[in-house]
Amino acid sequence: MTQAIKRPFDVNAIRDDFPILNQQVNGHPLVYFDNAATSQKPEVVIEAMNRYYRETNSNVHRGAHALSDRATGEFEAARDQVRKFLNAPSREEIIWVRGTTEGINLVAQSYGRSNLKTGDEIIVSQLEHHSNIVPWQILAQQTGANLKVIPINEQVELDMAAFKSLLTENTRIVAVNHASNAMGTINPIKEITRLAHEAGAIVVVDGAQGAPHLEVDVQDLDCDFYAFSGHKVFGPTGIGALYGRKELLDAMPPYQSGGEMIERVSFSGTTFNELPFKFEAGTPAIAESIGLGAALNYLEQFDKAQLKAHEDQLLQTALKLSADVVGLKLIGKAPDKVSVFSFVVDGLHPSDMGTLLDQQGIAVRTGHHCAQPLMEYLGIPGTSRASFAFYNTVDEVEKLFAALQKIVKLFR
Ligand code: 7TS
Repeated sequence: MTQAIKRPFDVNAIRDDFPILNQQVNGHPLVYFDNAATSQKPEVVIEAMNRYYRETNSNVHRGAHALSDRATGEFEAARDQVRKFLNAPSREEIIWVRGTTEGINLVAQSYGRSNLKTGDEIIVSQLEHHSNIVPWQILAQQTGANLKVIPINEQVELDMAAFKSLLTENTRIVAVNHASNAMGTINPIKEITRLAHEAGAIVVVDGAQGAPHLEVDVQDLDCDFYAFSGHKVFGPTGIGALYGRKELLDAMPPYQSGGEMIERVSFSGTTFNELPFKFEAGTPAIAESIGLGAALNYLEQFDKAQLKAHEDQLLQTALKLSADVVGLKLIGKAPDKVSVFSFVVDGLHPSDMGTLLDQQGIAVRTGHHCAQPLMEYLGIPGTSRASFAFYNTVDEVEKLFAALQKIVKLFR
């Protein structure tokens, strides 16, 4: 297959695509390092959504008129973009959801409730976001299944030997993230799916942090479900997608019910629409799906490996400069990470650190990052987290560390 020619990586040209980046915050040029929480949107995404509302707005799949046909076409073309982005075998396997959280809840409540029984086992890891813990806890309570947890090592990587010993003939579901939001650790999903499948379990991947940074190929990963959020891949909020293996989706009951997911309703019984519509009750997030399609189309111009190499350079710069900050401790030392720099500084609470950095125009996230079991395990209340995107620059990372040096001196 011939590769399309990719846009050369030029961080300054890329920054011009993101209008929000060009502003002052608290008297300083904005340095946006909260990309793991939500990333910024290129003009083409904003414009695609505006154009939809200006020119096309109409409900999908139902109107016998031109606008509705056009809206349906754009909406379904966005689904094709997602299929391509994940390299899923077919478009029927792409379900629109509000985001990663809803995708995981859909699997837990539809697949989980219809397949699990008392004594079955669900495995998650110590490294999960609450969105990949609580839906499984609730499912365990509903079905009588047991929840088991893969421990981590000192570098904050999954303990794969322990994972192997947790797998039993009762394991039904293994749910892990592709990359950790709190620490950046990239997890060995291919190895996890191989071992889980050998044990007869399915694998659900929380792709919230994998999709923005890593090549995602659900066929290569061989996972059974993969969920991600549009707003973390430079698209809008309120939209995301769930990939599911067709034979599993086919056998699963609907998650929610109502318009769109119905084939025929009568009071003697109702039949459901075919995939993927069986899982899409009610009017979907049409403008948002189109916005996400535009974001994935934008990303496609680039060689993802080049974006990752730039982000790695930002992380390496941070690691190097952090060695000179007195009292700074990096949390999470996995060699294989997405561009997340999580740290604590002696004598300074993370929330104070967040405020002090914000005063200098630098946006980071502080706290437990919705990973309280991980923080509890590490014995810390939280961290400060700078998470980089490909539009960030080495100069911005240097600004962060100049600010940190000032703050540390102030408190010494
Ligand atoms: N899983 C992971 C690994 C995440 O990082 C997040 C969001 C979610 C699930 C939930 O995604 P949602 O789009 O459904 O909300 N992570 C973060 C974060 O790190 N800071 O704010 C949100």
